[in-house]
Amino acid sequence: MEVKKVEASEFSHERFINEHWKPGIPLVLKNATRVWGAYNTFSPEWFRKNHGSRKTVVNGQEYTMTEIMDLVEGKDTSRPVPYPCKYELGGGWPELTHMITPLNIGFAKPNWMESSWFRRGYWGGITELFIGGPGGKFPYVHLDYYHMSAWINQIYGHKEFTVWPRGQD
Ligand SMILES: O=C(O)CCC(=O)C(=O)O
Repeated sequence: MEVKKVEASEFSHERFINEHWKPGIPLVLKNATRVWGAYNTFSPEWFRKNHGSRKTVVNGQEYTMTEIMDLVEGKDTSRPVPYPCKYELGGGWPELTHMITPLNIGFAKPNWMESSWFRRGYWGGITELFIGGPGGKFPYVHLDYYHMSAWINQIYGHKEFTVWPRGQD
C-alpha cells in the first residue's frame, strides 16, 4: 500500500480525522514539526554540544549522548549501534519539552493521554525521543500502549516504517 504524503500546511485537522484517523489509513504529514523549536535544531551536533554527557541505558549498557551519536553516525565502529536509544521528554527531560510544543502539531488531537485517566496509569503521558542509526530496528511488531493510534515525528534523518491495515492486528 502506498502511504499518502501531504504538506501539513495544506491539510486540515478535519480531513485528517475523517479521511485517515477514522478509517485507519496512515498518512505522512510533511513539515508538520515546522512549528517546533526542535525543527532544524535537533541534530547529532546539537545533542553533542548541549547534552553530550546525558546518559541512557540500552539493553543493560550505559551510554552518554556523545557515545550514542558517535555510534549512530559511524564515527565509532568498534561496537554495534544500540537500538532503541530512548529518552523520556516529559518528566525525564523537561528542558526539551518546550521544543516540542504544541505536542499535537494541530493534528494529533484530541489527545487522550492528556486525560486524568491516563496520568494514573503506568505509561500515562510518556513522550519518547528515539535515536537510531543504520540497521537499528525496533525488536517486535506491536500496537502502542492502550492500543492508541501511533503518532511519530521524524525530526532528523529518515526511517522506514512497516504498518499493517486494520483487521490484521
Ligand atoms: O520508532 C521506533 O523504532 C518504534 C517506535 C514505536 O513503535 C513506539 O514508540 O511504539
